[in-house]
Amino acid sequence: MNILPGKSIEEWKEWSSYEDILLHKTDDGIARIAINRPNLRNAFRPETVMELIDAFNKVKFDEGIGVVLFTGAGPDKKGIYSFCSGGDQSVRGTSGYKNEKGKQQLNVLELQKLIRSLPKVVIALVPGFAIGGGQVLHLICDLSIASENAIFGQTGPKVGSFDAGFGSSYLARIVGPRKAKEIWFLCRKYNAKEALEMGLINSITKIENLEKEGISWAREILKNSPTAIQILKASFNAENDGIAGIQELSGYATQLFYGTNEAQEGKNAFLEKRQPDFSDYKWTP
Ligand code: S0N
Repeated sequence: MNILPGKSIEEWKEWSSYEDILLHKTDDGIARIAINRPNLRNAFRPETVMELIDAFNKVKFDEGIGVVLFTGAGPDKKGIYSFCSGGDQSVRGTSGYKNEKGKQQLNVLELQKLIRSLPKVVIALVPGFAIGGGQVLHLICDLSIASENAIFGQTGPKVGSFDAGFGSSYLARIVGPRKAKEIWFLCRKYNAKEALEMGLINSITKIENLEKEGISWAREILKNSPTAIQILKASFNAENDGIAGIQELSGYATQLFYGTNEAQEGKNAFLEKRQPDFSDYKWTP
């Protein structure tokens, strides 16, 4: 299905059907998740975020998927493309964003954590605006490829909101504290070239090539060792996330240890009601 300009690859298969998002996958390990509210610059409402959480969880538990392309569907009625323009201001209440039943939620933080600790590589494909909470969602992704027309920025201090979590602290790690303060305090907009210069994105391409470029990066990644990449992703998080980050990283160490004869000996001895014999295992340097 064509949601970005240029010729889409043929192999996209619909994985699940939603109201606000699109979820596709290929047979060779790539998923594509797209926010599909183009006439609102792909702003998210609580239902959008719940659907994104569902889609990222599907990806998480599918052992065949290694890379996710996260993007915004388009064009809108004027031919404009967007990644995401943040929270949908038309359903904003006094304690969050209202879902169709009127209940207020702030569930985008849960989505941010899910993307960050997803044991797959998440590549943001930015075909236009990445503003407000949309810019933060893009920031959370592991890699980011933008089209030449992409625009990045924060609006919080203008529209009466802020993201004082990953949206500011993690942004400061990526672009440096001074630039991060400029982005938030002045609420300017930055083009793709400026975003590349400040380290906010990895690469710029023509919009017609954006999806092709994302698929090419994904296929290059998929040739490499899944375990090595998963542990590296966790290690990048560990540096920033304190004990929660160390927990994530150490989960992989536990998983690898469970596969050893040494760890199996401990479990077998318990089940066989005997003392474990670890004498074959050395205190290696
Ligand atoms: C993206 C912008 C710059 C595009 O400008 P442009 O091209 O001039 O288009 P517009 O005419 O402005 O927009 C086209 C149509 O789309 C609607 N629209 C655009 N963005 C939104 C939006 N975010 N919400 C609702 N509608 C939107 C326009 O109204 C217009 O509609 P029509 O055609 O009917 O007139 C420009 O659109 C822009 O600046 N948008 C607003 C960006 C913004 O302020 N976003 C919100 C920022 N805040 C957040 O994202 C909250 C973050 C958050 O969720 C959070 C963070 C931490 C902790 C908790 C939370 C939480 O709240 O959960």
